Amino acid sequence: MEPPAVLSTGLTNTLDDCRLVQLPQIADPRGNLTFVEGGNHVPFDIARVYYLYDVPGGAERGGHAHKELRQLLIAMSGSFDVVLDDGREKKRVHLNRSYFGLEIVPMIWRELDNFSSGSVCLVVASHRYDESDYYRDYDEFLAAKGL
Ligand code: T46
Repeated sequence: MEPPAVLSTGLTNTLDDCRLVQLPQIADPRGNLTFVEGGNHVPFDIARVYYLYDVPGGAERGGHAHKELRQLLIAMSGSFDVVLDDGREKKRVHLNRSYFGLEIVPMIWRELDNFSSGSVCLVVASHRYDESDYYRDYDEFLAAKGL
């Protein structure tokens, strides 16, 4: 009999599992075009797209982790920073190009800050919105990771 499949819970995900993805650029004198395909540029089917805009100076977003959700964050306009935290290490990533996305895997705490004026953060996500997928308490997040 086959052994039971090991479910990937993401509990052991680290910063090394998050990556910068260079997206295609179709250069054109009329303006450039970039696209994101589910299962190609991101390793999931795209279930949701949302965007952050009109972010006031000094504002911070995020401050949580997701249990299952995978996302790609793109600075569609302007720039911002994403601080990734796997419970052991932190890394600050500056996003300022509309043809680069930051893929964030489950069970990584993220905070967004340093938004430039007029910036827009586009997010493509693997699941629809579900509040029960969030860890919004940092200590609960650490405990879930066994840290
Ligand atoms: C992340 C950053 C970049 C919805 O109703 N539907 C949605 O799809 C989303 C994303 C949010 N909401 C509601 C839930 C809350 O009442 O909007 C409110 C703010 O949501 P949240 O705390 O998730 O917003 P951010 O900007 O702090 O975080 C979001 C993502 O959750 C997060 O994974 O990486 O954007």
